[in-house]
Amino acid sequence: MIKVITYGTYDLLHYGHIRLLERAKALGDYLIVGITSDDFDKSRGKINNQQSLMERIAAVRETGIADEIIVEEYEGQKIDDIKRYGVDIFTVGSDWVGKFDYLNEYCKVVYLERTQGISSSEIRAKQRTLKIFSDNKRGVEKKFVMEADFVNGIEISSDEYDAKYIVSLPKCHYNDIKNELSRCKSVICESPITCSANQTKELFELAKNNKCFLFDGLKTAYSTAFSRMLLLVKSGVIGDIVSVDATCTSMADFNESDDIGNKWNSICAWGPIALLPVFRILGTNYKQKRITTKWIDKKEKFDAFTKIDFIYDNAVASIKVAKKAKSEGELIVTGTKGYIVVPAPWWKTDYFEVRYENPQDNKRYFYQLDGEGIRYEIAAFAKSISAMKNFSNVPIDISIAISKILEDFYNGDIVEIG
Ligand code: C2G
Repeated sequence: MIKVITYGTYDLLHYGHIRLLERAKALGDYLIVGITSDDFDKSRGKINNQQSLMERIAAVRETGIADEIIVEEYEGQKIDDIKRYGVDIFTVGSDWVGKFDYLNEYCKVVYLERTQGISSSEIRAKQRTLKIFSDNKRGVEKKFVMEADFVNGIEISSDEYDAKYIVSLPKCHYNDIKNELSRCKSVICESPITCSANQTKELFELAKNNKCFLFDGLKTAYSTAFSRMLLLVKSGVIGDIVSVDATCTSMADFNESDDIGNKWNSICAWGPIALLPVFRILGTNYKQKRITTKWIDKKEKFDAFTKIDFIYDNAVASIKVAKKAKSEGELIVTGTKGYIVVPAPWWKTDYFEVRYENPQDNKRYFYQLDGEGIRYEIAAFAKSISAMKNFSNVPIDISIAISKILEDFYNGDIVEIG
């Protein structure tokens, strides 16, 4: 029996894929098809899959061509599979000519002519193009516009649009977001959504009632390393969590004479990001909190440095944020069996360590992160709108809890230093 193996993403299965599978099967008697996992695709830059791994597997299975379906999850797996399954022939489309010649050491390599005129990305692009408004004036917007280029079916527009990217000052967010949601335009807004828990709650209700989406723009929530770290914490690898400590600082590029009222202060610029791991790991039902702030300009409520301490039933947490102070931008999760270190800049990291008393037990994790996570956030936003299903990685209760912290900060529920 001649065993053939081929691999692919097989997103939005089309006749180009099917022709490949048919010709692959014809090369032998038994065809194994390796479907790439979502993580593996993300790590190799394919972030636009519309279908989940299970949907892609089901579609290939329904063709009845594959005798066996496996999942491709890591670089180099092909060699393992060829040995494990006793494969005689590896085949793939001619768009990969030369890329897999190294497999000749293990089996015969055959490149089959790619079917012209059809591809998953063309199908995606033909689906409704999502026009996102951005007037691309500020630095952070330039990054957003650049990152949007990596997402199929997205067009940045400065006139008519379907959805809006909002990066105005936090004090303007409520009206800016409400204005869009009221016209059934979805919004992705740089966090915080607003500086009031009730206003944020109201806006998510409005989005739901108007059948559109409100995304809390926290790019860290879309980093694979951050998501995997959360899963490890939840799975108990470091025992019960007793403390979460997050630090985010940057030296702001302005001086006191600037119009400070038109700048994002420390608590708004960094608070939402620093609060994300605290609320994702320990929840939003803290028993006590204390906000300690050092002002640059008290009248404008511009903080140079803010520390927030939380007390929960069985744990504590702290965040330190600053735009006019420097510290080590790391995230430490302390557990009863060990701890997790996400090194600086943890909010855009692709790497973390799980550490124990015996260093020999330590484990290190790496997950490719392209573009700080913004392209994955935009892809989730676009997918939500096209599928009319929410793919946001930021739970609404966390957005509301972040707004509550800001509300207390602006209401003066703080301890001042200096
Ligand atoms: N294909 C084809 N004709 C097309 C489109 C795709 O012959 N018009 C072939 C590709 O060459 C590939 C298979 O169909 O052999 C699946 O294509 P994709 O789903 O785009 O996945 P791709 O990432 O190209 O798969 O590591 C190998 C890769 O995973 C190959």
